[in-house]
Amino acid sequence: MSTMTDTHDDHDDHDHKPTGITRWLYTTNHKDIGTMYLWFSFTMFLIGGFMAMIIRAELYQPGLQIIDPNFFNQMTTVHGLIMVFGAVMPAFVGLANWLIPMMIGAPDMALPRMNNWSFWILPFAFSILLASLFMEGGGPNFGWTFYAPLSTTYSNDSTAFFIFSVHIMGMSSIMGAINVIVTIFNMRAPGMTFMKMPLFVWTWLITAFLLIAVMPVLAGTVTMMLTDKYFGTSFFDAAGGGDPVMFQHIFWFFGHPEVYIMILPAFGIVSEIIPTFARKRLFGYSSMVYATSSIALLSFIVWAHHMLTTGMPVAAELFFMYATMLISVPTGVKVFNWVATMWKGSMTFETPMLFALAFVILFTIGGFSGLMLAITPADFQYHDTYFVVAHFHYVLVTGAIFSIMAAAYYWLPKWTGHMYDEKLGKTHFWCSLISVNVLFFPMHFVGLAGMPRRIPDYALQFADFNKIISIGGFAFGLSQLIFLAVVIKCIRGGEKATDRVWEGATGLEWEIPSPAPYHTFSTPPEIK
Ligand code: CU1
Repeated sequence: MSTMTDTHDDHDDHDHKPTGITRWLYTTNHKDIGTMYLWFSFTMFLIGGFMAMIIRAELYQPGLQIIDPNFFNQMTTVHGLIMVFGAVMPAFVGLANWLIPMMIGAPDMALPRMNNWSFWILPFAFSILLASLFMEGGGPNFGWTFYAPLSTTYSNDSTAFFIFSVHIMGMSSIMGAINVIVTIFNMRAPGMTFMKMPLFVWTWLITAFLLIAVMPVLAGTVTMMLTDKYFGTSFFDAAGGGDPVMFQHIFWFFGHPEVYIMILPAFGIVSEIIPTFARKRLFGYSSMVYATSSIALLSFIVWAHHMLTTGMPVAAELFFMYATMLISVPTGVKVFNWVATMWKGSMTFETPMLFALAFVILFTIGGFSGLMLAITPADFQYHDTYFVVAHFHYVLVTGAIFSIMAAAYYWLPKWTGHMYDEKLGKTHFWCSLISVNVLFFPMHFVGLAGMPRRIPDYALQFADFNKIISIGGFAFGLSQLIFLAVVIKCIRGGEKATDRVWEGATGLEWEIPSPAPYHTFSTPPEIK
């Protein structure tokens, strides 16, 4: 197996080499599939971002002006679904595909044909979801959390399509997770013991177990919703003996670990980048592994912090409050380790490092507002306000998305063979950094003052802040076009990337050459 990577380079012409679209349709190569995941993710990021612009345009001033409330609800719902399942998760799966085999010295993912499937069912899932917006009555309008009975009794006819598309996304994620686990367990190069694996591989291994644990719960939730709406059951209908609050318990048993699915790989990325640009080894490697595992385990016992206002027994409220606060301990360990890694390092500040540093600072802000939300009595004030929106956008945009940007800049030279335009990259970073804070920071203030989330209109006293927020939103959206320009420019050419792009970078992925992949379902020639 180990000879496969070195024999297949650009000049190796052999039969069955598909070109054009069939190359991408049939490919079983982890790099091709990783590339497709990343482009898919970026496309979804732009579509979901466009929906955010519609939301911010409507909220630019009080009163209803450009869209009606039903369409506004569809925009908030589909924006959330697209960003979670279409942008953030596929980006991490794309990075996993590209990097995990190289980082552990494997020739490819363990199950390459399944890998092809996990990608290629995704465009169908999202076509169905987006097409549902054009159905009579419109697409899903019940929020990305699709609480019953809103999503069952009061939802429109496109709900069946929403459920079908969630099922397909779930299948894709489960197949991707199985592939990651099997690859890491079975295909590590000799000498690559578990405690020698790069942190990105570790965080993805733990993420994959989270995915396998909770995606079936999501599938169960939407299936119960399906039978409630179309087949006469009453799981979530009090009139038939069911319980709408049970919906929230089941949903958040999936939903909270899902939050960590979207952040653990980010921790891994940042743990690769900071040591490189500090020119020091990662401080506290094993504590990073244990902290990540602790966060993953704790994520299963905190779900009801999303439901502190549903009237649970006080003992349960206290349990979920304290369990949630406990997560800040391993998270604090990680932040400490990143800072300790930089301590007395000889640091430089290229674009990947800038995004990684912004991640550490801004993700921590999201962590602190999470801590505030966890405090049960205080949550009665914050619940369902813009404070919550501010919190999770700090965690997901300046957290997850910033880490993805950092990763893209860091590994673009590896992927394309060219250096990206550093000046343009820095411009992208500073525009994003400033606008993202103008966009999300004032949301804390309007939230604390009581502005509700998911409403197309608001009281007059929130007008000034909302105008500022919208301006920040448009600026952040436009800034991402700079990133698109950087990537296209880098693919098309530019300064050739050297063997060791980043002085100070360690890790097997820099040692292994990046030959053009062998292709498709045909047997590689030397195994014939
Ligand atoms: Cu949560």
